Amino acid sequence: MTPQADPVLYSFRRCPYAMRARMALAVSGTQYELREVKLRDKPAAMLAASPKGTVPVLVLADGTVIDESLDIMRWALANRDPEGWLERDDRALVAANDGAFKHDLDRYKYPERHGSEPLVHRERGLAFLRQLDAQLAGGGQLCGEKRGLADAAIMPFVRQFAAVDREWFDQQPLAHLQLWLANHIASDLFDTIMIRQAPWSQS
Ligand SMILES: N[C@@H](CCC(=O)N[C@@H](CS)C(=O)NCC(=O)O)C(=O)O
Repeated sequence: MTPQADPVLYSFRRCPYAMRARMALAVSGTQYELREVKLRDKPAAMLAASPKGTVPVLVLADGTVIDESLDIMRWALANRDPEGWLERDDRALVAANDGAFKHDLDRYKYPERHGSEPLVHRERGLAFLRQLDAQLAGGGQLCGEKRGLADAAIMPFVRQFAAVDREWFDQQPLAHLQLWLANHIASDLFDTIMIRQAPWSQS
């Protein structure tokens, strides 16, 4: 029998959606071929698999395409979930992250792109951060004491929000959130998925 080829992940290192997918793939121990993509010059093979043109895209050995980050997380964890991440999901919170919070993050971070008033969006984003902080006060992670799907799905977006004005973020009374973010960023898992790789090109 010929061995099954590894799935291929089209990814962009700094994309928060791709980060959450890489975290779930890594924690589940899934072997995959990482293809770093230039967003301005997406490979034809990626667009052929998923014409909507967003990363991450996972292409399985049988040709199945999974092109939504949360679906990639759930696929990987359904195969193998050594830390029990699927038990620590919070669909409403993740939806709020991907919806209103992401909307405010973009308009806070890139006001010139959106013609937006950044501080209005920083304030709205702060309301979500307060909600996360209150939830983290319980056990240190979003669904209790151990990291899970909700933490990995949301953390990359909070990281981006915090980095827009680090001094401001550090001054907010969000001690649980600040500690949570610092620990996730310092984790071996995050280190592993943030390894730099040259962009992939079809040869
Ligand atoms: N709903 C998608 C969103 C993915 C997404 O928007 N990724 C961004 C990068 S962070 C992207 O590929 N944008 C297309 C582009 O910039 O051309 C998912 O969860 O996978």
